[in-house]
Amino acid sequence: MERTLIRDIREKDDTRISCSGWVHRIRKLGGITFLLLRDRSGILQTVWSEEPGLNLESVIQVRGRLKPSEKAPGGVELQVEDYKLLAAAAPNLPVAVNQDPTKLSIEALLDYRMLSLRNPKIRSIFSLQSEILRSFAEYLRSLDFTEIKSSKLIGSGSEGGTGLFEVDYFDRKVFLAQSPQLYKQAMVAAGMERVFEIGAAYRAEKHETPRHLNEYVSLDIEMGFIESDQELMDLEAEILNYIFEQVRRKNADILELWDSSLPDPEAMRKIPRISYDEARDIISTRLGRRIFELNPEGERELCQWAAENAGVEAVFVHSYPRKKRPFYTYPDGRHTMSFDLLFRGLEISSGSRRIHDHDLLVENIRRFGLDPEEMEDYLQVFRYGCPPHGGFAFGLERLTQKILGLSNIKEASLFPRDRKRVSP
Ligand code: AMO
Repeated sequence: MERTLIRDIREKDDTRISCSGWVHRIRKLGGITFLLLRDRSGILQTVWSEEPGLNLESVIQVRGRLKPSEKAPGGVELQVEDYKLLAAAAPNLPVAVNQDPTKLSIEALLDYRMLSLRNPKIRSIFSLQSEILRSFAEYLRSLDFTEIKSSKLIGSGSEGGTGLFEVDYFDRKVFLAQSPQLYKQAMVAAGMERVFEIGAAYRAEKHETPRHLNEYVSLDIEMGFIESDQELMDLEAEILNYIFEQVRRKNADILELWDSSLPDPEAMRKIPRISYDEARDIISTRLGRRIFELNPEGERELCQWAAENAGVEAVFVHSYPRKKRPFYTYPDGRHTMSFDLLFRGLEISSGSRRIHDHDLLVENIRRFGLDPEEMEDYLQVFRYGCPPHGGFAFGLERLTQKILGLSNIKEASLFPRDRKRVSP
């Protein structure tokens, strides 16, 4: 008999079906056993006249007849006629799979990741993440962007010389890529003009915060023939609008499960754009003391300001000072054509117009204390004609974290890497 997915059960009465999945919960009432069966699509109540003696999380196939039931999820239950044990689970799960995961500590969630990921609420984070990835790529393809995959092993830093993980590469040292920055620029100059990449990025940063990972997924965009970073902010707002629209449409159940909501349709078009200096003034006024850096407290304050003044919990901060941005950023006097997007109190993306003039780039590389000779391959991109261009990158986990209101970014990473954790 063919397998029926739980979400595809249409009939309520007397139809014989077969379902397969995991033993989610068992409850005994009088002589009857109620067993909740979980598959990728949902949960079905199954009713057993004889106790099957199964451990939670065992994998089974059951056959039986559907009966309407007011108390069962979906208003239907399966009266089991026979079953097959496909894989027995050991008793005594180290973490409960069938309970509210918000009651578990982040350590328990991560130490027993192979089991905590079975929890439907936790798994739903990654279903929603999958939708972010799909809609991001879909939207960019519709605008004639080409998807690229660049190497994650690099000879010199893509964001400057710090925060690099060293790797033994035969008889020499190389590094894990901090971003695909230099390669995405190279592909614009190679004539693709518009590229995007979804890939892992590595940061050997020692801090342990709810917003940092040592390995994250970067959603990168780069495009040629732009004149200012304003065009990039326009594109970024449209991308987010599309992602939010798709997530709202496809993952309404997940948003409800996490008690979260997305900004109104079109809200991304109303995001205020303020300069770095204006941002510092606004934060200083609101906090009643002069601030000199945009720290996490300031970022939260700024999003609050945007919510009150523009009705959207997001703000673009542009015109960062030169020393605060990487060597490839296009200068604009003492400032740069660069920007960050803060959303719900957190920087979720960063971008800029890039320097496309060879000599200016060499000068800026030196200004940052880096050696142009070590970047000879990269400099070829500009020596032989590169159009004006720019781009930006989102952190996938940060975006997921802010959509669902997760308190720690690690919850938005399948197998997070931090200073202490490289397993599972
Ligand atoms: P930046 O270094 O600001 O810019 O990174 C871009 C975005 O990536 C995410 N991110 C992180 N997420 C989790 N943990 C981290 N340690 C981490 N570091 C960065 C953030 C951040 O906004 N090449 C430029 C982008 C560009 O200009 O195109 C870059 O990498 O969401």
